[in-house]
Amino acid sequence: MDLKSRFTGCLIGLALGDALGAPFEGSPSGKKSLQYLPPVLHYSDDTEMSIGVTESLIAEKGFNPDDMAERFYKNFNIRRGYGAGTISVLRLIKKGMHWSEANKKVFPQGSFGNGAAMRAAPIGLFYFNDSKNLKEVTYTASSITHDHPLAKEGALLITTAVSEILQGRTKEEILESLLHTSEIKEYQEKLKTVESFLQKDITAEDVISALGNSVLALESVPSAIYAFLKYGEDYLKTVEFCLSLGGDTDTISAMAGALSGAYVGIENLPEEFIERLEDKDKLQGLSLELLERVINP
Ligand code: R7I
Ligand code: MG
Repeated sequence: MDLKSRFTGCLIGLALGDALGAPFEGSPSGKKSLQYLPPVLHYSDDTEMSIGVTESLIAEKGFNPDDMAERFYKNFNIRRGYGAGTISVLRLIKKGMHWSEANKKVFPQGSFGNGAAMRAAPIGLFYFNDSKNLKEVTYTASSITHDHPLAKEGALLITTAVSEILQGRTKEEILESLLHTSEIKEYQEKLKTVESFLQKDITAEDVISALGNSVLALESVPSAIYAFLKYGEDYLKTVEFCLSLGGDTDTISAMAGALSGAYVGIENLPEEFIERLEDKDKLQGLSLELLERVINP
């Protein structure tokens, strides 16, 4: 599969997962119907911040945390449903405080919400062939708003998965690589649970109680990874499973949707929903510009 298809599939897959999940955020577990969604599918903070990440990598021809931080607050639209901590951190940065200080003002050890992991996929795209920079850039880009090791590690699992997918790895190889990525015990244990779940018949309830469905990175990234590894070759099935978890549906399906989208490519995403996705042309354009920067640095 060509890189164009994977880059576009990843970013559109993220935004569509976010937009399909947003109406069900905070819902209880159980199957959701996609029949009665509004004509235009609006995305939330997950996609707005991923746009900031992508625009910054393009404009700066690589990673510049100060530029990325500035884009985060310039793009910021309160109606997109940002986490409370992130809203405060972005306001402090806008007022002139450096991000490396602002990121510890709300939670003294930095936030361990999933707000860094939800926007990390474009970093995985940009550095897919550059494992030396992938980790460091993922950590620092996360730190801008989420300085806690659990938030940064969640983001690293997403960028690692994206880079593995872009290199054409199988799902088995991707899981193997993820099992070796994290040095944090809590993530290692959850990924081992993911591995064992893939061998059995597992319900949404099992996933919720063992892996989680909350706004915390540790309680959402492993669930998104499970959804991708279980259903990833079918984008809509992946997203529908994430929605069935309830809780932080938009972010879990944004993360799993980015992975599935990169895995199957844009041609295999559901056209009837993409047509209704807000800013689909802008997102497609950004993914192609990002690829251009990777090919012609
Ligand atoms: O992580 P964040 O940007 O939120 C992302 C989620 C996604 O679902 C978005 O779509 C949006 O809906 O929200 O926002 P943060 O405020 O940094 O973290 C989310 C929440 O996690 C916080 O509001 C806290 O409730 C909790 N949290 C913490 N609680 C105690 N101590 C995060 N870090 C801490 C902490 O250090
Ligand atoms: Mg959201």
